[in-house]
Amino acid sequence: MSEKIKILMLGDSRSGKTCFMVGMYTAIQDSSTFSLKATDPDEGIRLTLLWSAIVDGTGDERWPPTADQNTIYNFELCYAYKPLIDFEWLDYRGSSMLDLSSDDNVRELRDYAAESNGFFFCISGKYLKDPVTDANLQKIAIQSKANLMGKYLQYLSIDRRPARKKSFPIIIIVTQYDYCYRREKRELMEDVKKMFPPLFAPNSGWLVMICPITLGKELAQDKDNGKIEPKNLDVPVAFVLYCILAEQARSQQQEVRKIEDQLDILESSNLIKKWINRAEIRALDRKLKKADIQLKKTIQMIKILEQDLSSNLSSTDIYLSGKKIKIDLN
Ligand SMILES: Nc1nc2c(ncn2[C@@H]2O[C@H](COP(=O)(O)OP(=O)(O)OP(=O)(O)O)[C@@H](O)[C@H]2O)c(=O)[nH]1
Ligand SMILES: [Mg+2]
Repeated sequence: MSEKIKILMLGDSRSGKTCFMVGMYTAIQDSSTFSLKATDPDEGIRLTLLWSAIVDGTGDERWPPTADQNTIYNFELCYAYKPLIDFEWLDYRGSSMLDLSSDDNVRELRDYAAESNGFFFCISGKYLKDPVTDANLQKIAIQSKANLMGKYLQYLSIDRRPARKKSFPIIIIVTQYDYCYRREKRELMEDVKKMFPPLFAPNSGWLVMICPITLGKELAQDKDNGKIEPKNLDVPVAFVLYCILAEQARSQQQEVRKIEDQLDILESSNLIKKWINRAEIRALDRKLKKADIQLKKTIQMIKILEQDLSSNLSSTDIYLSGKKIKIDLN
């Protein structure tokens, strides 16, 4: 893969970002064909230890410490233990979203936002226990920092922004969804939409998935001893990688077509011209083969991700420019 995929995860302090990432690392590991590998083995061990503490621990010992700095994690998504896609992920120190813009942390975050291929916005379910109304919307948007997160999209570099036939994936992750078990899912999804109106504006081009996740349904009642039964932890990463690869496949397909057209023109000329251009024809032939191999590889990765996603999309909603859509997985 030519360029490393970058994912930026934003969310208030204590919204569950680190727990989600640690859980996802093991959740994907546990599924039958996929696994995640931390590029740095020590990092992998640290994540596994953090997860063991969450599963086996009790009380305060159980949970990872709050972040005192931004951390970039490097992962490889593997299929049958073979590396497929490299990606990195910025776990952002939630509390620094309110830092002054001159702060180094904020500058780092903006630079990362500019180069990102997908955003995760984490909103804790504890803010969505009750319906969002005109009267409480502002308060909830401020408390959950939803009002600040969307702003980072304006730093996205121009070539990454959505355009005609090009989308940019954003996953709004409702973390700690166990707080909302009593709520009707449809109503909850509508409430989440109210918190990010620009992402659902017509013709905006944003591709948005709303995905509820939890580490366990007992945790809302009992954080210290509640059972760990993770739900949906692998969906956000599978979806964002699927979208990025689908985009790559589209541009690789265009490249293949472009080379084919150039070859067609040269090969349909008369014999003398063909002879004169023989070196160029050979070079284009080689370029076409290379582009074709790359496209086939991308399509193969997409198919693998489809298998993982197809059984999990039912608990999520996906919107393009504010319209609910179904992703065609076949
Ligand atoms: N009810 C419930 N609580 C959770 C869940 N996941 C995490 N928590 C709790 O939320 C706390 C904060 O989670 P973290 O993952 O550390 O939060 P964070 O967003 O990384 O916070 P910062 O590092 O401060 O930005 C944990 O210590 C747990 O007590 C969940 O699925 N349900
Ligand atoms: Mg954290």
